[in-house]
Amino acid sequence: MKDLYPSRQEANARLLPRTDPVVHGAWTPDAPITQEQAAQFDADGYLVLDQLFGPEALALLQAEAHTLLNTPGALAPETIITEPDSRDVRSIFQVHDQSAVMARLAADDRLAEVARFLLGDEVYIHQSRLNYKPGFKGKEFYWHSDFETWHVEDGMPRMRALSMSVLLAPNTANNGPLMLIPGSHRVFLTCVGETPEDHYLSSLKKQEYGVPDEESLTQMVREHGIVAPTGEPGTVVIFDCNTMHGSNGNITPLPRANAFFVYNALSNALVRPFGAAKPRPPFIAARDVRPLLKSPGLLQERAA
Ligand code: 6CS
Ligand code: FE
Repeated sequence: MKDLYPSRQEANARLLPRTDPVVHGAWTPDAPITQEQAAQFDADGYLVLDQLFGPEALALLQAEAHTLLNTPGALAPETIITEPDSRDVRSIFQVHDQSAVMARLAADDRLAEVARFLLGDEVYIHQSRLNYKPGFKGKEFYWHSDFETWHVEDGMPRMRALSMSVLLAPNTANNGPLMLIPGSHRVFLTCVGETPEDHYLSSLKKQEYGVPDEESLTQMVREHGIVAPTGEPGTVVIFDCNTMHGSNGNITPLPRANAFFVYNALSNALVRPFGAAKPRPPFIAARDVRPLLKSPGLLQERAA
């Protein structure tokens, strides 16, 4: 398969054109978001759905995030990632396969229908994780394009995927909120350097390869600025697979917990990695591609 987005192959970074649409679906009045929201996502590469989930669903999610964090013995050990210099949990991966509540959240129409519309296809979960960013010790996530990693290390062919971050705690200006460069999704910034063997063992703690160069980042920020969507728990931040993003550390006492789901179009299922010797393990990059089935909303689980 032709590599439309070659990265980590040259000594200098390059800006390549994005050859994929951003919004793959054609908007109609039945779409799950407004035409203005679809246009904003297309132009900026992100969209904020304010307090999509109410207090009852939120209580369920926050309780589940607490349970998962406090019963590590019930989780697959490789899915628990600690902070680089402490035993504090940084992330728990593959939560949609390890928690019925998180599986329901991922399939909830308020998220999955938006993903189906924006990606113009049936979808499946490429990756999910709970990021805890604990108070005082939550370290930064350096700038990166998720797609650059998913293309080079996982074999994701095209830009037809997106992330949804469900805020489980107040994301304020102070506790290390997600920062995005609006409009950066429209170009593919190649990275220099190669991909170390089993890179994920270090990159999920602190990513040092597949990170953009400072000169290109400076130019991007000069052109587009930086936004840091804040919000109350229950708010959802949706961002395109290629939107440049990162987050600062959290030295406040306030944890910044989010649940992340990466929706990939069924037609964009992973192939052989474009720049790594072997694929990353399934807990980070799903390969058993099963379309996400419509399922009753998060709360209906309690009724069941
Ligand atoms: O490598 C990955 O797939 C993960 N790393 C980051 C920093 N964002 C995307 C994804 O969760
Ligand atoms: Fe990321």
